Amino acid sequence: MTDKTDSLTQKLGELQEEYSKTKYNKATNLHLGMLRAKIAQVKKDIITASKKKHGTGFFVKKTGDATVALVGFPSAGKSSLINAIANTRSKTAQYAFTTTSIIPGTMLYKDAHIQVFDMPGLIEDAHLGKGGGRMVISAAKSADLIVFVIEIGQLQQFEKLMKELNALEININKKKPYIQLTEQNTGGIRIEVNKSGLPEEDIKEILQGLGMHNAIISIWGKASEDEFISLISGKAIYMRAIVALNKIDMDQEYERAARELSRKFNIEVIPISATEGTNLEKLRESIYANLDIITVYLKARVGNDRPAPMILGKGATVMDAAKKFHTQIVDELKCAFITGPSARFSNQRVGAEHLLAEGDTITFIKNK
Ligand SMILES: Nc1nc2c(ncn2[C@@H]2O[C@H](COP(=O)(O)OP(=O)(O)OP(=O)(O)O)[C@@H](O)[C@H]2O)c(=O)[nH]1
Ligand SMILES: [Mg+2]
Repeated sequence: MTDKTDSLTQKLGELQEEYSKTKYNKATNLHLGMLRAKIAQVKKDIITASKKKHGTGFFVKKTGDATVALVGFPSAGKSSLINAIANTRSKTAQYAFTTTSIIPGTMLYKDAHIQVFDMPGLIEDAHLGKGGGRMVISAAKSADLIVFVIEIGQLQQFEKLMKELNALEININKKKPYIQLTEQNTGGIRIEVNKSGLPEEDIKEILQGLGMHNAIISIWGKASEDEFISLISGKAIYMRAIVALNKIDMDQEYERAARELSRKFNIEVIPISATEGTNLEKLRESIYANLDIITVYLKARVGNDRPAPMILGKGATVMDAAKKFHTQIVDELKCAFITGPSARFSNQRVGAEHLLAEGDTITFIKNK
């Protein structure tokens, strides 16, 4: 029996060859659009087939207040980094592929328990399943933040990693374009709003290529052709990421390299040395800041107990804190007293809709 992934990969090659050989003109325009949609579909089929072949992959239980995945090429220093910032020991070595499964650890920052995943190294064509790459990436997808570990002197690795993630429809530090699509029975394709930057003709061709002939569509945001296809098929994923530029002890020019990377890819870059312990506090701070969480403290109305920390999402209100504290309090909550950054003065009395901020201390007041 022939391997399904192999036959699909062959089909992909044929389609891509046909695409590159077809000259663009008015007459071939529609055909090219169809080919693009077909190419996107075969890419998806390859991914589905390799998923079946390799099973569901790593399963790691998520714990704590948020999850961070360390992603990088072999030997970039991911394991050395997790050992330095979290309470775990992951094996490190000079040779590549030292880590072969996902090693979880916990990083305590302020009062937040942040779960960190050390991952096996990724290589080129990881998205097609090479080196177990698809499984690693699918585990990384479940994280709240990706920390790319890039070694100084290997800056080109970053672009390669982005390619691998893009091939799996993962968009990094990008705002998700909002799309409204309503399929109709008749009337053809009508484009009401188009802020995508794609020509209307291309949008129509892609929709037709995906079998949609009657629809009303509005797109409120920039999108490339591939991104548009993956959004329409509901597969696009949007993730936040930062870069830990590692091994800066080996290169005095690291600041220039960090600036270059940051500017070129519009991403926050923190130069570190995992083994020397340089800048690790800065990295921890940046991880916390990029997780969109806040720490608040709950203080009982009476007694002198130390206020208990609680982790919430940015934008959380007094009511959100009450819900997380105890479902019972929700019906009984009358107001709260707040001291801290969101309060205008100490013990300010606020309602359930009051927006909380990092470092607030809250005392719930119940209806008697
Ligand atoms: N000089 C220097 N060496 C480092 C640094 N961080 C890691 N290394 C070395 O780089 C090698 C690889 O480190 P690991 O932490 O095992 O790399 P990894 O990314 O986990 O590698 P895989 O598990 O194979 O993907 C080891 O010899 C480390 O001692 C650093 O900041 N400076
Ligand atoms: Mg490792």
